[in-house]
Amino acid sequence: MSVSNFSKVSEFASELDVAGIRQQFPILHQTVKDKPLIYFDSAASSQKPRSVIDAISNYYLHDHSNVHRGIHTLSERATDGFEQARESVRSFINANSTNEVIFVRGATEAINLVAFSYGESFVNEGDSVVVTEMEHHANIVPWQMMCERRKAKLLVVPIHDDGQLNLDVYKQHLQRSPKMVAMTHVSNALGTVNPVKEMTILAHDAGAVVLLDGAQAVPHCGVDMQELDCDFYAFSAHKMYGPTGVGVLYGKEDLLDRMAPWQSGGEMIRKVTFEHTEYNTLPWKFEAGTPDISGSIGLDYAIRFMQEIGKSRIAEHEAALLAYATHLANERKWMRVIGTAPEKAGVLSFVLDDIHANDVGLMLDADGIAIRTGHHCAMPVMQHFSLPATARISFGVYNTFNEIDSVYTSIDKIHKIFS
Ligand code: C6P
Repeated sequence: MSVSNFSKVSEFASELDVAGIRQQFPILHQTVKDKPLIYFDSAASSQKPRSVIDAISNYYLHDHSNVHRGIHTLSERATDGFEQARESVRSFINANSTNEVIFVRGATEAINLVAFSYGESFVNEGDSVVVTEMEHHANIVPWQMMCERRKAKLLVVPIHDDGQLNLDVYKQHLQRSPKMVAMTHVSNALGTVNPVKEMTILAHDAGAVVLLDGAQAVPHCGVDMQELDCDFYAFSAHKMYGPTGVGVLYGKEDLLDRMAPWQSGGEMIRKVTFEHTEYNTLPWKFEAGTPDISGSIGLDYAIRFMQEIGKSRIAEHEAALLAYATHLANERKWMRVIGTAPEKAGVLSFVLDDIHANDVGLMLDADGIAIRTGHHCAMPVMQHFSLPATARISFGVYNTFNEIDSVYTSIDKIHKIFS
């Protein structure tokens, strides 16, 4: 959604029953430092609706046992809940089959799984892997380590100063026929929404496999694996109203089938002798050990929460919040927005003249306002802008326009004190 559509989207967003949505989030109804809590840190981790909290607690109150192991009733219930969650994810992201939905600890683990397993199986000396300058460390370091192990080369697509990718350099890198392109769908530090569908087509034409880091996309916009046609897609439940400790790796079945397991133990095997082990079929081949059963069930309920509101209505509401917050930032000459791409989602990063971002964060906390400050685990982005840190406001479906007014009242106060 482009920022210039501000008045149009804000009219639409007013139709969303944000007050009703907020009622579903018990944590939001508290004071911090004697002020009503304003939570603008959903990109780090979103808050959880009552339905998710209840689903996890009901599971432990009534249904808990281990999955795929017992023939008793509780084990069957736990297995049903866990596999139902997988089907929920499949339908939410429009994957072809539940075999393509691997439960992992989060986006970080999903990317590590691919970097290790795909890397060991398919990347050789002299090959290259493309990442971008705007990646979260979780989508840099696993590839760096894999390139070191496999003696491959890491190629980086730089960003322009508005936070868009330099697609000319991207195309040049593709001429080297890289084995893998790993890039973020939405930047956590800049908010840029990358043209990943078009970039995936180009990568495939060049013979590369594509991994998209969807950690900051799934909470804000609907994602469709058939439409994106990427080979792998990674995301975390805790940024999309679900619990911590669980996430998803989507992978195309034929690729996952050809990849070696990366962790081993129970659950990922079919038959073990001391001479030889036969691996389990997908998706369990990549799920060694007891999984996060309650977390997966919590994710199922987070998906139901998002579906009840509607993915497009969530996106429209957040686009309106972002447009409004950007409009107010642009009115302040002493405030600089970092990341001004035309297509953005979820976050507004900024710096104030002569004030360290951490001071901004501390002073906002004194007003009960939670934002994140620092490098946002995206140090190359900070290096690009020669900044030690930015302050970042990030949005969830429960945020309001009044909260944005309050944050700017506080920001104005901070500016006054420091100037
Ligand atoms: N970004 C932020 O405040 P995990 O920690 O595995 O759930 O997600 C890692 C991750 C991967 N990719 C992107 C684009 C991300 O934004 C994140 C997490 C948080 O921006 C915490 S550093």
